[in-house]
Formats: sequence, C-alpha cells, structure tokens
Amino acid sequence: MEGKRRGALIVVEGCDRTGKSTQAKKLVDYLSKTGRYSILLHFPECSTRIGDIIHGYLNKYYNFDDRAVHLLFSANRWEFLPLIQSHIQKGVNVIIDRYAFSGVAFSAAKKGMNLQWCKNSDSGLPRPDLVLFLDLTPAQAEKRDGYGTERYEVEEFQDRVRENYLQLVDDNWMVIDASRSIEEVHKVLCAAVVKTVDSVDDNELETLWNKKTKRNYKMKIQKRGES
Ligand code: DGP
Repeated sequence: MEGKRRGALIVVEGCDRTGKSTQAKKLVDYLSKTGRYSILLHFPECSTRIGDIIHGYLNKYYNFDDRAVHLLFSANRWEFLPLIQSHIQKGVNVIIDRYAFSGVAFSAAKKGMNLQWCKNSDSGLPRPDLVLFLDLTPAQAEKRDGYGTERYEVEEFQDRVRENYLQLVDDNWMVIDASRSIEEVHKVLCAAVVKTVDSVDDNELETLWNKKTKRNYKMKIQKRGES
C-alpha cells in the first residue's frame, strides 16, 4: 500500500424502508462522479450459495433455527471479506448497504437471542470508518410504499431492531433523521462521506468489536408514532 492511500469503508444502516438502498446508490454515484472511485455492496448478498439460502429464508420458502439463520447472515459477510479487503487496499472506497450491525440488531430482536451472542460471529470483520444510520420510527417507515411483504417487516419487531441499533451507536456513527426528502438526506450524507473519504489515513482498518461502545452515545429512543 506504500504511496497509495487506502479506500474508506462506509456502511449505511437502518431499519427496513428507511431509504438505505436509494441513499447508498446515490452516494456511490456522487463519489464516482467527483473522482473518488467507489463500489457498492449490499448484505445479504444473495448471489452466492449461502446468499441463496438466506433469500429462501427471507421469502419464507424455508425456516431455520434463529441461531442458524444468524450464522448464515454472518457467513455471507465473511465470504466477501477478501473482496472488501482487496478494494480497500487498492484505494477504492467500499460503500456497504447493511453490515454486521444489521446482523446484531435483527437477530437480537428475536426471542431468546441477545446482543453479545449475536456480536460474536462478526467479531474480526473490519470496523467501518463511518456508519450512517438512517433513523426513522417503524411507524413512519410503515407508511412508505412496499412495506410489509418480507419476513421482518412487522412494526413491533422493527421497534426492537431500532432499539438494538441505538445500543450499537459509537463514535464512528452518524445518526441521520431519515424522515426528510431523498435529496435532503443525500446532501447530509455526501458531506459526511466526503469528509471521511478525504481524510482516510494509512492506518489499517480496525476490527469489530474491539473498540468499546461509548456509553455517552446512548440516545433517547423515540416512542412509536412520535415524529
Ligand atoms: P434488505 O435486502 O436490505 O431489505 O434485507 C432483507 C431483510 O434481511 C431485512 O428485513 C433485514 C434483514 N437482515 C439483513 N441483514 C441481516 C442479518 O445479518 N441478520 C438478520 N437476522 N437479518 C438481516
């Protein structure tokens, strides 16, 4: 990597229907247009054999024990580690739509599962330079088009997912009010991402979950229906 700056690792997270995929795509387009070479990944990545099983699970073709499902999602991220690392090393920015934080927030929202157990299987994956958390109450998300077709799109479940996310907030996170228009949110994200991409140093990425989550980042959780 001598003489060449590594790429940044940036993750977009949030409950279902918060606009992650739209924003992640717009970000990569913007970065590429402004000469910052970037690629977009999305987890779960269903093009692999593991991803195909996850796809079947999400669409309710099959069912598994919740712990097995959790490990499948995690394995799907691990199988893309070499790809992520090779882009970062070449100086390409990697923008990921969902990552280990989805893994923990969704799985730990299930009965009998907890945050600590769920964190273990992603332990050692690269820690992102920046996590953009698109925040919207599930009640607001429910009003958006297409909500309610997938396995996890149930308001009560999404409430627990959101609470879990808010417990993971750390000093590399930015919490964004996703109730605003696509363009308004995009503008906020671009500013944060450009700052991160342009200030990436030559240090290796850290790994999950070595840095302790700072307690002072705990946030007030909006109650259902509150805007
Ligand atoms: P998406 O393609 O981003 O809409 O994700 C599909 C669904 O899968 C969505 O409800 C969130 C959920 N999901 C994403 N990643 C994980 C994960 O790692 N673990 C679990 N349990 N669920 C996940």
